[in-house]
Amino acid sequence: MDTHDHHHDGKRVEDQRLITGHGKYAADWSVPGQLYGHFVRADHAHAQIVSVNTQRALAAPGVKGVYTGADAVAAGYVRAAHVLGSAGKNGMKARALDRPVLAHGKVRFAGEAVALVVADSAGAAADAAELVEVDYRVLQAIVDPEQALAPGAPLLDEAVPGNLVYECEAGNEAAVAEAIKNAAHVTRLRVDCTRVTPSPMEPRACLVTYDASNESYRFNVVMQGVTTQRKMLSSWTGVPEDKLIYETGDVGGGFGQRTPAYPEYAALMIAAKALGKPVKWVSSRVESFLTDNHGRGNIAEGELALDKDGRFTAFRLNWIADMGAYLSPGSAGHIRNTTTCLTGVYHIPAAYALFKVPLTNTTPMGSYRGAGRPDIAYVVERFVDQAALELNMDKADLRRRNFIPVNAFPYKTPTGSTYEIADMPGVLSQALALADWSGFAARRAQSERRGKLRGIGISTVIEASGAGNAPKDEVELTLDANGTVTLYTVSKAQGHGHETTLGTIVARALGITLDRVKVVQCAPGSTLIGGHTGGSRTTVGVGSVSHLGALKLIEEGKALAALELNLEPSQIQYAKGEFTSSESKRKLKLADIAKAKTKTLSVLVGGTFGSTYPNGCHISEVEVDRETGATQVVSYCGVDDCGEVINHAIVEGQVQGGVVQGAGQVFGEQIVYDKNSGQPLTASFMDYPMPRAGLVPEYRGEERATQSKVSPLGVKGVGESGCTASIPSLVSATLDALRTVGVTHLDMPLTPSRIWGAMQAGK
Ligand code: MCN
Repeated sequence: MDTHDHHHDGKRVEDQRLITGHGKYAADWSVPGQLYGHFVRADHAHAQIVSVNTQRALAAPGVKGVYTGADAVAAGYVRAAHVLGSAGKNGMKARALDRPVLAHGKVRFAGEAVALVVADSAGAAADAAELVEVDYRVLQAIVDPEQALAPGAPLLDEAVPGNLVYECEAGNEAAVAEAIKNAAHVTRLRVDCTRVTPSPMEPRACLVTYDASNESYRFNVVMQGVTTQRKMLSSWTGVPEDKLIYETGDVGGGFGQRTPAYPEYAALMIAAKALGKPVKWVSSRVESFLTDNHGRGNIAEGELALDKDGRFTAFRLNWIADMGAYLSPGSAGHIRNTTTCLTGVYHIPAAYALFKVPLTNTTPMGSYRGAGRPDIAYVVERFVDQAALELNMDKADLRRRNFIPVNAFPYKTPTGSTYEIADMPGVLSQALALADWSGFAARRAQSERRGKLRGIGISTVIEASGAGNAPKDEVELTLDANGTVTLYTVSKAQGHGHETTLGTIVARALGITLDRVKVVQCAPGSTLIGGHTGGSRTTVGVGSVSHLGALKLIEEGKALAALELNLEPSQIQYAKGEFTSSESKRKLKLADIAKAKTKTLSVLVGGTFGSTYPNGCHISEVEVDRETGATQVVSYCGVDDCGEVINHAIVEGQVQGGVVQGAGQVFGEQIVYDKNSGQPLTASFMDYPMPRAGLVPEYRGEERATQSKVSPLGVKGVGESGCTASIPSLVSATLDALRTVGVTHLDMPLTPSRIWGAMQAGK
């Protein structure tokens, strides 16, 4: 492409600002006269609130107000949005509980907000919070999702029998039963996809300013795009969306966790309105662990049936998706995205899954990088590995034998998705070569000599990207008199480099340099339609519409140039920022067009693009120390198909970041609750190990694009691919090493103690 801006490929325009400390994050917003909020949080996982006494706190120095569940109920801020909208098994509707934004009557997880203390300094608010007296009648807590579903389990709510808030199914149960009956081999497995917490670097923060003159609220808050959060907050509070104005700067990581409206934001609204003063709250890291939505937390058990030639004939799963104490708005992904890719990259004629969604006395569950995609990929890939082990087949061969053939696309899955295009045999071959798959035996022997068990792991995965809940994506493009093009979006980067990639898309379409394009995300009061940044949808959705917007800008420009030159628009050509015509000697630059218009030229464009399916193969090698069970990733490579790539360095960074995030879950991260009290035992980085840069040394990635027709740019998403592929690949590698000492299955996290224990048992 001759207009391709090579100079900027790789360099992110936002980095100078971000790495020199000039980013403006949620906690950096302040306004004169603001007050500070501090939340009193439940110190029991399950308890009746007998009384809340705020008298002493109210009398404390600097305190301006104390708000409780009674205030939340009085405001009517009680019904959180959730998106488990479709009918479940036998027409079951999700049983949504009321969730007053400050707990009322009962607390259902440790850390739930019970009261909000507002004072003239953060310290005064924190001190006074100690004086709020809450009298609890402690109830038996239930934190294990399987136990929550067992008969006689303590109930979180009388309105939810058996703690079962939702149940749904997908696929054809009878066809699966029939195929399993006739199978030559059936692999049975139970796989645990552990509960983890996304842990973005920037903790939550929110400053709310109430404007009594028009009854509107202004938010400086951490978010992943304005539309989703605004809509959720509106449905929670009943305040119309156009009265909720968002203004934010940079976001220090989101990973799904920063998408929804949280109850704290609505509680701050109550205080800001009552006191007539802006109120600011900045979360501590402990509050993050306790109250930011967790991710994953799925248990799958089932069967994979094969015929005598090693071809998959059926797949059945019983899936338990722990939702925590309340159905949070991000909860649907755990079922929707799982169903979408239930059969992975394989042609499996019959498939069926039954999803049970229990409530437990734990932090509510939400979307975490992949939101069900890594979970189902991990489960499917564990089954395939296990089948290969049981049938003594090469893991790569078994996969190749069962891939959906390239000529079968678009491919309709047994659960009703239509995969657009993938070339799994090609992706696999490229990855096997990159990883030197056939040279593994020699490397294993070498490790053996150093006293290490070495294993090789593989994953071949697919996931949906694009689509989303919004009916379409809209952007606005303006052209001003100095020739600068500004792109307005309602999506929001959290570190993705959208200023670079969306800017590049516009710059390429216009044939101008990137420095002439400005990207403005979530301008205050924006009424553009669109989704938030999530589901790896921004490039497919917002990117595609930005491209169309630039083309429309050219068309409008041609019309204006024609007027200026006294010609017909059809007589005008456009290239590289200039309008020309064979009928005229005059050349008009973009800036001239804006000047001719005497005001800014602006176009609004919308488009709907649907889902497209990134896919890939990741091959890793892991060494296990025989004496200690300690693991080391010694090789990691991946081949990914995300369609056309806008920025190669950003795509590599996205995959690499996802890979390491997946590795964190594989080797250490896990949220653990005390089974009896329901108290979280992992509420700080002292007991919750974040992955370090050295966990996955030297990631080697290659691209292999198949063209998506869903988007005019031919792009597929990539933001979640690394997570989806790395979890199954790294578990596969570790179990391959452990297989040599008699261990056939182990659930995450694959910590040294767990591995050592399994090795002892395997002996
Ligand atoms: N890209 C590209 N060419 C493609 C596809 C993507 O150049 N063919 C670029 C994009 O333009 C964008 C980045 O790669 O700069 C990711 O694009 P995309 O796959 O469209 O995903 P989104 O931008 O919608 O990001 C969402 C995705 C999700 S769902 C999570 S969770 C996640 C992730 O991205 N959270 C992140 N990556 C993250 N990266 C950072 N730094 N921080 C997070 O919180």
